[in-house]
Amino acid sequence: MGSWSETIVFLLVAVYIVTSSPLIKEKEPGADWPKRNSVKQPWADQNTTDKVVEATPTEKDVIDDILGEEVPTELSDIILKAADLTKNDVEKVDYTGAQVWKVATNKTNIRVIISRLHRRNLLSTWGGSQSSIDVLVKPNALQNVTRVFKRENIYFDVVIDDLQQRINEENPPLDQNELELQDRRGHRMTWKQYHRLIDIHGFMDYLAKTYPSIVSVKTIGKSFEKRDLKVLRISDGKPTNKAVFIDGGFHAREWISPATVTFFINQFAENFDVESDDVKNIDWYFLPVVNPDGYEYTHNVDRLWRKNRRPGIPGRACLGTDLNRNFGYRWGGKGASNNPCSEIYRGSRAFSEPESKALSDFIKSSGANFTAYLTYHSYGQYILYPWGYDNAVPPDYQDLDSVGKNVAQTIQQTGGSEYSVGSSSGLLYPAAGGSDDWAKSQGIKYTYTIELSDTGRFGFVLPTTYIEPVARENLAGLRVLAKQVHKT
Ligand code: 0X9
Ligand code: ZN
Repeated sequence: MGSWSETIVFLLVAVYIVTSSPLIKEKEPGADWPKRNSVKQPWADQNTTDKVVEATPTEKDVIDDILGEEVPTELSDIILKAADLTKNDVEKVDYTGAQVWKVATNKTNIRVIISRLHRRNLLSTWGGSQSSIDVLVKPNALQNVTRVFKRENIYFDVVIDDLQQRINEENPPLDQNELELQDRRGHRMTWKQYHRLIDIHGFMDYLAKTYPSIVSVKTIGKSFEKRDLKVLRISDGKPTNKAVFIDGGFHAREWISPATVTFFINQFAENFDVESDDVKNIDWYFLPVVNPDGYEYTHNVDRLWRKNRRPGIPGRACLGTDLNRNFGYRWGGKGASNNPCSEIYRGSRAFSEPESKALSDFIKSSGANFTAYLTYHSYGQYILYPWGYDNAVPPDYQDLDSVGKNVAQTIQQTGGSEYSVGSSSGLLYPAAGGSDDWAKSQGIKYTYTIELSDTGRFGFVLPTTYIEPVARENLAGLRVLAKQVHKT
């Protein structure tokens, strides 16, 4: 072989090795613990091969369409430049100068205008209520979106004026005391920081090893990028026990969710002997990170990623399926998109994704007597019951409503946060393919989606000081649910 072809073969092999190695080397928990504090700080150097590519509008009439009239070429050029967010580099997504606005939706056409701006990639939607919607406005689009809103007399408040700054401040390193404690504990999980997947999984394995008579861990499947989907069970093994399934981390960027679910796990596992009978008479199943690939991606590359990381159509730039649109009850209905570039992409068919498939297969086949299914999301402070697919409620919705209201009341009495209770479609918006609807369709009576804090001040980027208060008040709410399950 000539030296050129040898060099090319060598380069191809080297590129293959580099690009096929996982972003994070995960070790078997318990064996050789990696150096402490694996929480990657937002400002840490990134080394990743992922690309961030967004669709780019190219036509002047796109802008005319948004503004509903012919606009001068000069202005449309500015807007097109703002929308040209294509990034071929491998850096962490930078939100410097991006803002989050709370937009009043008191007029009928506002949601239409927002969705047009969204389609043109000038903003994206975060959360909202019946009276307002939170939008992320990209820095180069600020002027033009302001112009559109002013022209249309749309009222808005700037809630976050530099999103990257909030991201940088969200998850600071642990102090020296905490680091020392971490070293002594046998696991690295705390509720003072948002932890990487390896810490969460290490914590689960630690509990199984430490309390083998009540705690066990099972890998129920693998994510698309081959990360474990780990379920932790807490049970005293009584055959009469009812069962409750709790998950978190469906949506990658909703970091408060895995933090809260692991807080519950810690409380029940570490204090099982002194727990209430309600808690002890239930078999608890926890899957704290349904979407581990997305979760790691939010730590490594894009803090605001929502979906999983499975490629859509081969060769196309957009990837990721919204796992909460991929479940098989009324799949593909309202509020779910067939466009792989959409944040609410439903996937190619029901249960097309390994994560949703593994979760549903486990619930169907575990043999546990599931009486409640709780799925923790953020944000907005809502306790939502089915149906989500459309404006309808199940026959026993009054039971769901009254238990939900008791949970909300206890949360408020414990920590002060106000949660609104109602059906998903009625209180938020219709969205088909959610795990809650599917769980209800399987006959699990007390099925809820709980949207944790806050109501929009920080949104997804909730500072770590909120973890303990949010988790604590929700633990009190969970106890109310446990009492109900026990009675049922
Ligand atoms: O849209 C969702 O998937 C959930 N909200 S979030 O902001 N966390 O994304 C709400 C899901 C409610 N349930 C159904 N629509 N089935
Ligand atoms: Zn969510």
